[in-house]
Amino acid sequence: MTLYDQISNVLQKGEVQEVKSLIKKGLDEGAKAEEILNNGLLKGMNEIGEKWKKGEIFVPEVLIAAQAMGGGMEILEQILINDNVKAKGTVVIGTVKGDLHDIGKNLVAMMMKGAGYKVIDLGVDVSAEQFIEAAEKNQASVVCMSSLLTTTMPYIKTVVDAFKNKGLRDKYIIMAGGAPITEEYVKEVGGDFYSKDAVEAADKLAEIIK
Ligand code: B1M
Repeated sequence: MTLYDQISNVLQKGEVQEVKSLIKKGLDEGAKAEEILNNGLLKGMNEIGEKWKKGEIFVPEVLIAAQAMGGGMEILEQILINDNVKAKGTVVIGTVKGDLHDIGKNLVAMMMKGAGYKVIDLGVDVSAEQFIEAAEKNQASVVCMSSLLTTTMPYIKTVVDAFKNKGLRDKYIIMAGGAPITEEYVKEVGGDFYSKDAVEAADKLAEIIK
């Protein structure tokens, strides 16, 4: 088994320390950070996504794998920046104003990171102004909103309208999701894409920004 396969395997088991020590071993042996990222960490997260789609694993397994991914990235991130390896694109994500649910949003953020995108996570209770400011400041191309409450889902429209009012709507792809949200709703309020879960959100992103 190659070192990359070993990294992919321990990532899927959520073994953070093992992921870190295998990455260090790889770097010591001369492997490039980008190769470790693509062939080890991202491969592992991709397999996690496939297993989730098939119903072979559930939220806790995805969360521990994503934590291991985060542990690995702590080592690789600065090297990748120094090597000038660019993220595929930048996404700003948050749970909309009035809503404090963040488990699903965190999963979406993790899967998007796992797919190679830079993700700016604004947390929960995020206002339209905060979405706009972060999107502009970070030169993002995608804005993702999560809403879990029927009382906060109309805020997705508030955010879309705020982008429109600032003349910025066409600059960004707007995605949304969360338990009460539907494809029809996202279209109705002027967004671009809906995803039912974190894997679909990352897959959709990969289709939009290659
Ligand atoms: Co809340 N809560 N909650 N809650 N809570 C729900 C959502 C609820 C359905 C429970 C119920 O009554 N059956 C209900 C909403 C009812 C409604 O609006 N129709 C509800 C309520 C009412 C409330 C309070 C109002 C309760 C109260 O205080 N009276 C309150 C509101 C607080 C607030 O936000 N202002 C409240 C509070 C809380 C806790 C703080 C206790 C806790 C949140 C902890 C946290 O997130 N850190 C909590 C929880 C845990 C839940 C349930 C049980 C679980 C939500 C969850 O994490 N699911 C939930 C009931 C349920 O859903 N079964 C419930 C797991 C998660 C992985 O799934 O979030 O759906 P989900 O995310 C998925 C997809 O939706 C999608 O991908 C994710 C991963 O696959 N997705 C996106 C999500 N965001 C996306 C964004 C995208 C794409 C896909 O962008 C592109």
